[in-house]
Amino acid sequence: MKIQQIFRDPVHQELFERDGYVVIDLTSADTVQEIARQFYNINESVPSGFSSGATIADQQVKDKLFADMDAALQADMDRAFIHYKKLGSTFLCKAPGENSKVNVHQDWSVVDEKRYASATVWIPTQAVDEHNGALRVLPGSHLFFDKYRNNNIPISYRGSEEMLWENMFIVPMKPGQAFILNHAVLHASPPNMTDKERLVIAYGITSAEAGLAFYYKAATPGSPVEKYLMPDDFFLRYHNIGERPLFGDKVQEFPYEVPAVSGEEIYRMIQAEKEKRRNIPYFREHWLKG
Ligand SMILES: O=C(O)CCC(=O)C(=O)O
Repeated sequence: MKIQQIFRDPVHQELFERDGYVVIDLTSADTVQEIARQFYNINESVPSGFSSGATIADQQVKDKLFADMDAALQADMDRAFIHYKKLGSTFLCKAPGENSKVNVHQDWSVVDEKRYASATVWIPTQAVDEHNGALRVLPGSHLFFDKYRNNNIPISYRGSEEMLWENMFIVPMKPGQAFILNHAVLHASPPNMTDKERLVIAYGITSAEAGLAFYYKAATPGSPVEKYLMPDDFFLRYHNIGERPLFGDKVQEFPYEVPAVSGEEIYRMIQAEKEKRRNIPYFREHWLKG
């Protein structure tokens, strides 16, 4: 079954469905640089390592940040997306230093991924590359596994993280561009080894009609997965990340096992994705060289 369209441009939709991500020209450098000022209004100093505004506990601060970002970007978002809804937005900051590396991961599963995509619209406020923390991505990997994803739910690719990192490639970007990544695609980012923080605006989006769910699992081994139906502002309100949500409608609880997929099998999947793109000049140049 095909997932619901969220991009206005059918070419963007096609690339997003094939690769699990697409990079588009979303807005102007001036717009994102203006929004970036807000970061310094709400942070007296730059938090160390990698930090997300999602963990801010003060709801008013988060709501205002989303409202301000959205006022600046609404027209650009509406030009790029169709039949969609926004799930909130915030800043992702990478302070200078080794400890700002983001390891290989997929984002939480929050919609029925057979019918809909949920995605992050990742908008750097400055040029990004391998030195200051651009994204690394594994094209096509959004279709590798079909398990629920959340903190504490075991990952299908455990033991293969290093191979996955090695097989990703980095995507340098200019301010005003947007990297729209399906929450299921494998991605990561290197540490920021420059002396200036890297600041990104991140929106959550999904299809207008998609219902949201959150699959919580306690850290205790053997604990069941608890399914919560969530309101559309769930990303904006959930701040005790990794802990049981304090809101939402718990509708199910069930035992859940995630078998590890072997390194050989994952290697085969990666090679198949590379093979599919062997004749595409962009991937030949950036991913398949060597
Ligand atoms: O901003 C980054 O460097 C990584 C962001 C990321 O991986 C995420 O939001 O899931």
